[in-house]
Amino acid sequence: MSRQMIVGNWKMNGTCQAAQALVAGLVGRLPQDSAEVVICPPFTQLASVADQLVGSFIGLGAQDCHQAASGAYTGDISAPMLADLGVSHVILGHSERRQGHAELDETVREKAVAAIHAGLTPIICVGETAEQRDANQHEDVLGWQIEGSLPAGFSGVLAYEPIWAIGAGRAATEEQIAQTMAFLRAELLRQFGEAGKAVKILYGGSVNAGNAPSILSIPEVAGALVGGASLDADAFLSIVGAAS
Ligand code: G2H
Repeated sequence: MSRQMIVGNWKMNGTCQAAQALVAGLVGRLPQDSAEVVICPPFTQLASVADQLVGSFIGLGAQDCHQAASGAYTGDISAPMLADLGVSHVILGHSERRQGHAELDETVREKAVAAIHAGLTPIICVGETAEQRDANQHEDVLGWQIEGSLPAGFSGVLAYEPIWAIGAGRAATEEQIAQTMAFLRAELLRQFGEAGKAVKILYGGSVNAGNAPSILSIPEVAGALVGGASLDADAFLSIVGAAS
């Protein structure tokens, strides 16, 4: 099995100075054989963090990109602009963007195509609401999100983030994660055939240093997308240390 992947999603937090301090607490403390690590600061911190990461084992990701390469899109950032800064990954379709910016599956898919075209690896997020899980609709919802959000032949990273577990301080149970991971893999194979085998599936939603060892040992979990706990260097390094 390939190395697990730990992605830090810093969301809308920090200044450039705070980012420098956080990265300083990570760089040099990762063993060469650690899990694959990617940190995703806000756009404003990407350039300075990119400079700081030169020569380290830590990859750099962004939290979104526009679907067009350039043009009259005030306030947006394109995938080629991210690649130009040394960014290698981009989170797409996070529920905070689907809900807060009315992003549809189709938009997420267009963004993924643009990211791949620019040489970036998309990390596409899917996840159900509490109401959908309670109504036992989560598999339908996840299947539709995969069908609508992932481009044909997708071989990037899929992050399963149940919306009800995000920032909640309580992750999904191991049983829920294991069952949903198995469903997602089966759905990828059903929709994409052999290509579906190449997709890494991460879990995200209240991952912390305490629950990371059990979550990361669940079969099919190829890593974690970490929000709040990625803002603390020691907590994030503990999560990385729990990965194989
Ligand atoms: C889910 C996750 C990172 P947190 O959004 O994407 O955040 O770990 O704070 O729940």
